[in-house]
Amino acid sequence: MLLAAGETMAMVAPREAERLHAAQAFRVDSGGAESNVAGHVAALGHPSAWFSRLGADPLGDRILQHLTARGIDVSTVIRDAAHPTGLYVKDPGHGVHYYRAGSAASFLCAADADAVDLDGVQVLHVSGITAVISPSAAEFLDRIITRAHDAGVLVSFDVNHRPALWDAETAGAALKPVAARADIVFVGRDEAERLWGTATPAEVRALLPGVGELVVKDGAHGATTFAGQDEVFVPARTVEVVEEVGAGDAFAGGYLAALLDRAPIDARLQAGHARAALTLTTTADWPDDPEEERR
Ligand code: KDG
Repeated sequence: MLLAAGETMAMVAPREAERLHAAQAFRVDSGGAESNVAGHVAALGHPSAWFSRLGADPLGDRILQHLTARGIDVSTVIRDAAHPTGLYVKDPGHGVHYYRAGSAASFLCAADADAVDLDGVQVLHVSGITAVISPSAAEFLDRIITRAHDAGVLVSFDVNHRPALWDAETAGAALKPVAARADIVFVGRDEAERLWGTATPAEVRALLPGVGELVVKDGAHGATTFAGQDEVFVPARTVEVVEEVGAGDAFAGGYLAALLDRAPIDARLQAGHARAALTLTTTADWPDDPEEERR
């Protein structure tokens, strides 16, 4: 079983890949890097759960409905009547706008991590977004990683630098030690270059030598896993990209589902690319075609 923890917001996106100021039709979906991963893992047949805080508001209800429909166990999510569910709005091809300061999830704290039930959890998936949304959420991240280690649960960490939330220098300094504590790390090659000045996957490896399974993604080119002395590269699939947000989560979800299946590393990378390809062809963070989702 996989447990993912971190903020999920209501996500508003134009239905077609058009500019936000001009679009006429929108979708209101759920967007959260960690719950996206949980959803992909569930779609690929593994039990998965998501933990965070949501406002006790209709957008929070909507998110719970969406995530439940994706097969994710949301039974431990804390509803906060005093703070709203966060919101983000996509401007396809031009980034995202966040309305998340003071959101319910920014009140995640170390005590929440102490209360999380890790019984039966094989993989804990967290991301660098939690390190920046508030100081108490950063403490939550630190504590839940410690608890997972103590319980023998594998820690999966997606670096997920969000430039709209913090600059590369601050993020780089804060996220490297968190990554170094994880068992599995996902990072983009360009992201690592921005944060740490590394030009190649091998340089990223040199920076994080102790990570058991380091996955460096290089967009349309492919992805490389470093595990012990092994280095495995698998090229990405060729797809017509509509919008990229969410593809990294899909990749991590596919990869982790294959890891839970005990598939070898090249098959984990293949599964990551296959899931990412589905998400790249929609403006949402989630594949459009439910038939496709099952493949
Ligand atoms: O990876 C997709 C996420 O970026 C999106 O769902 C929203 O979690 C999100 C964030 O904080 O950017």
